[in-house]
Amino acid sequence: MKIGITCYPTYGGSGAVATELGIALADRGHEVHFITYRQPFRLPSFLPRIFFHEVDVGRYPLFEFPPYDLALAVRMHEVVRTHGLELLHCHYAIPHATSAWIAREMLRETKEDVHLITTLHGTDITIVGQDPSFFPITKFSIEKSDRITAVSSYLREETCRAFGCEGLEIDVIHNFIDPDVYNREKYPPLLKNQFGRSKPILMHVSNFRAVKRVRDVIRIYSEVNRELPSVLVMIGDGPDRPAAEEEARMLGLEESVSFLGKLDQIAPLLAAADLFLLPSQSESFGLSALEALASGVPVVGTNAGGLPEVVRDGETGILCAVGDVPGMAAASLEILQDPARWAAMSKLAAKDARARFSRDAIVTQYESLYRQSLPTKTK
Ligand code: GMT
Repeated sequence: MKIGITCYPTYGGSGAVATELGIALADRGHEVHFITYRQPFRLPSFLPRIFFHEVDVGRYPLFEFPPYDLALAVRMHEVVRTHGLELLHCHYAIPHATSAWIAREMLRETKEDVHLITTLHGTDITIVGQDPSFFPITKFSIEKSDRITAVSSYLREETCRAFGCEGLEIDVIHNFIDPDVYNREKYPPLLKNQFGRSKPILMHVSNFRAVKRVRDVIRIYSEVNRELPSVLVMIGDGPDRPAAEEEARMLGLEESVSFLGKLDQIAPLLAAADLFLLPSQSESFGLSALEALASGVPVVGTNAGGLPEVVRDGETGILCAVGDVPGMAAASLEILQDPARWAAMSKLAAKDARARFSRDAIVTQYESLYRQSLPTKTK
């Protein structure tokens, strides 16, 4: 198949999933064209059968807000025609699914066509899409897609609840990991040597947006560290990083909390971690939690959204209510202070992640969705 993929190229789960999917599809012999404004952060510079088409928005002085969605539609239209793409797979509804719909309308003017697949990832449904400025266009764009997928059952239900979308079929296709990459046994203990030595390493990875509650990460760690001397490694960057750094300073934790910034390859770092913290306000799936589990790292987090579909509460981690910092601190200590419990959780986490979310099985689900979509499209 010839497939176009549009995603946000920035540090985040939807871009990571879209890029890993494209790489896996190309590995299976498909031709994959990424169409976005920058090379996706997880895309290496060259891979066979993978092409990257940059969207140039232009910079006319009249535009305070350059119309990226229109430039994207034009680029999609052009790439579909030039390379004979059969489908466009948009990750994150806004504005990608809308741009894809415009591109398809333009193609229809010349009796051409393309199939539209939209994967809903999270805040495109739970936050941004429900903002009155975007609600009608989000609903419209979802309804105009030929096939829709959601990354968790929670997100499918939330989409139906918030947008109605009666009669629409939404397939749940979970996020996935490459079990060969997220493998604890595979990496030298570089991080342990630098930070942990004999102390446990707690870790958090995110884009540091408000929804991640990064201050809670620091507060949970502070309570843990008081009873069990340990270190906290914070990976990623975003608007709330200064708040997290300030919290660490206020609590006198500058020495034991390290902010490493955005890093592409986190598997070697996860392999040295003892516990992963994800106290999110909302999380449609929690790809970072899955990557931790696959690396044998138990997760302590919230029971928000789709996280309970990923973390088996009490077995591969412990989930508490949003904002329950004392609860999450107690849960962390419960796991870290009982070596036998930690070992059992770590082992089950890696096993369960492989059994339910391995790359090959999930990519096959996308491939068969594409195949089902192609011959029957009539919209
Ligand atoms: O929705 C976001 O805040 C960003 C989005 C992204 O692009 O990183 O994350 C969402 O998609 C991920 C991949 O499917 C999910 O694992 C995350 O849970 C989801 N984030 C939220 O729901 C907050």
